[in-house]
Amino acid sequence: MSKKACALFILVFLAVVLIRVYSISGSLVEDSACDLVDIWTGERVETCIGYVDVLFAELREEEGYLRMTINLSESIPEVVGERLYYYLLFDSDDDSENNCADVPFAQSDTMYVLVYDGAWSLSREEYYSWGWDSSPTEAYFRIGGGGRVLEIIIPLSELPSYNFIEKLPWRIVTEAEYVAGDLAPDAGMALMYKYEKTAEVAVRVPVEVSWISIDGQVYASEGGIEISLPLGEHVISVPEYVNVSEYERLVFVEWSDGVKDNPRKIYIGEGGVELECVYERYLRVDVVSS
Ligand SMILES: [Ca+2]
Ligand SMILES: [Ca+2]
Repeated sequence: MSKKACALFILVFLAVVLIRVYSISGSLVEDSACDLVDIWTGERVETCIGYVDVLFAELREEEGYLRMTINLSESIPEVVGERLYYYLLFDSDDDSENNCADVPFAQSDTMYVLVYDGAWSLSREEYYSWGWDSSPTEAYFRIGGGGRVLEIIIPLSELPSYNFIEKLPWRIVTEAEYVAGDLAPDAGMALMYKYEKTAEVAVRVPVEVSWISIDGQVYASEGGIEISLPLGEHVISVPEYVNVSEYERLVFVEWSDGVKDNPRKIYIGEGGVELECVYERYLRVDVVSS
């Protein structure tokens, strides 16, 4: 493969990877280490049991599934004396009317419970006016990362209101029975927005510059481009130089905000971004000696 073909292949590959990453929604909660509580009273406990101490939890939508990943501060031992509970709570219809009102399951109407009681099991419960009741589930779980990472994978078909809501409230509650547990987030519910927020991005370049690359995807340019991108960090690049003619060359100098890197990183917030690319024009001077 020629160098050019190889570079093009890498650009297309990166574009596909990035489009895939950005087209899927997700929600992340970081939680302090050793912040355990009595989950039934909310009172702080001094005991630190690493295998119920959540450090990081992420809910992510994948094709037809929700994937919950929970990182604990210590591995779950092979044999544990007490029963362990890892609850994933949802307000599945984003409607508070039908939610449980009691701590620690307040603000939820559906839960998946991973229990260790000598063996592991996963069950699903729904909240009714008379209380929690179990219902069948096709969800499954994995314990990886040497016992520090729990994954719960839930078919979206088990959340019938999912297609009609804009955001899904969720929370993790853990407990080593009668000893201590953790809440993530510490208060209230985390929100997973189903649609990524985007903002307008305008990049201006001299008309002679024919392309602009964003996150590896190459866009044809006629004086610039305007596109809509997901909020967050992106990488933009433009040609280092453009030969306008045999005698004239444009050479990249900097971006309008003073950044001289090319490629450069840029953070896109809700207000969007406008950027101009500054090039310098060089003329070839032929010195003819007589
Ligand atoms: Ca924690
Ligand atoms: Ca609800």
